[in-house]
Amino acid sequence: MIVQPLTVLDHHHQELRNNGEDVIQGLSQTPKTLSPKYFYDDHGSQLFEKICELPEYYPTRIEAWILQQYADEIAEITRCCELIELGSGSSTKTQIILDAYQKITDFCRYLPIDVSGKILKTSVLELQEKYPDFAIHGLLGTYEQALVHLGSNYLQSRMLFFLGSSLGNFNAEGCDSFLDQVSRTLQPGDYFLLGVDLQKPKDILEAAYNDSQEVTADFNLNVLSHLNWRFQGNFDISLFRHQAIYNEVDNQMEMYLHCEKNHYVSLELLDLQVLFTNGESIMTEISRKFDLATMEKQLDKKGLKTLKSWTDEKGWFGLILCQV
Ligand code: AVI
Repeated sequence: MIVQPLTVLDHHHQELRNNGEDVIQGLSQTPKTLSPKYFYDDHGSQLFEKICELPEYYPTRIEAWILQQYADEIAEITRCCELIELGSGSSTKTQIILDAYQKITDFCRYLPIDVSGKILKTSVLELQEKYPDFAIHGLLGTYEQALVHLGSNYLQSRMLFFLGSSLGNFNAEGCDSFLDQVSRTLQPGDYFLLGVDLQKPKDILEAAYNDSQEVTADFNLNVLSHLNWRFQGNFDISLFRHQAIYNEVDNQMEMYLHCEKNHYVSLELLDLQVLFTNGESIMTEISRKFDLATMEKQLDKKGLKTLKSWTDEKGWFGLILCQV
């Protein structure tokens, strides 16, 4: 029997076609903004994998270290049969979790969810080969689509995990409604494992998002290339410059593309012409940095009770295991 590696969630492609609306809105307002989802076309997803290996970008390494220390304990506590990962990317860290479950069970289902089809398919095929006794199947779609899908396809007890501090890319309101949706989707007794980047000195944070090899700069600028191919645009990438700064009032990294010349850009498929002026910028991402105890309280308010949380020696990154 041939097992398909992926399910394309309903309306995924349609959503991507329609979502130009948010580009029109973001580029028509002052200051201009773009959704961070435009980082992740196939090239952007590859660049993000490179970011994860940069010496300055500590979150991936530290979270992997915490998982290495505690994945066995997590598997022992939860003993779940269905593991679901939101925003799985290449699923590299996930293997630490799958290895831990392999020690305690013969069968497990793993569902990685991502918006980037190429990286999702490659990682599912690799994992199917590596874990032949596990059922591994990718879901191609956004977090929202995936949570709706999961809500109506309940098979067995679940652990949903959301690693890499991707929660930090939502603003406070988006974070709140995302956690509401998670809590509504899970059933009583299910688990939620969350990785969050914690507050730390500005110089460490700014170095992590302005790396010396300029991979993060390429990642940020790739948003414009993505808009060019998706919406028949004519952004000239050489007229923009990457910058990431830490906003100490809101405890968040902010990524910008600064425009260095007055010019017009058109996005044909959106029927949009935008004036960019020298010195103005587009905000492409926020990456919020959390306080562990405050986050636990916020989760608790959503009905996600912390069973245990772990951190590294410096307290730079936190991993929280909650139960509904
Ligand atoms: C995916 N996300 C959690 C990353 C972050 O750190 O906010 C995206 C990123 N942006 C720049 N570097 C990495």
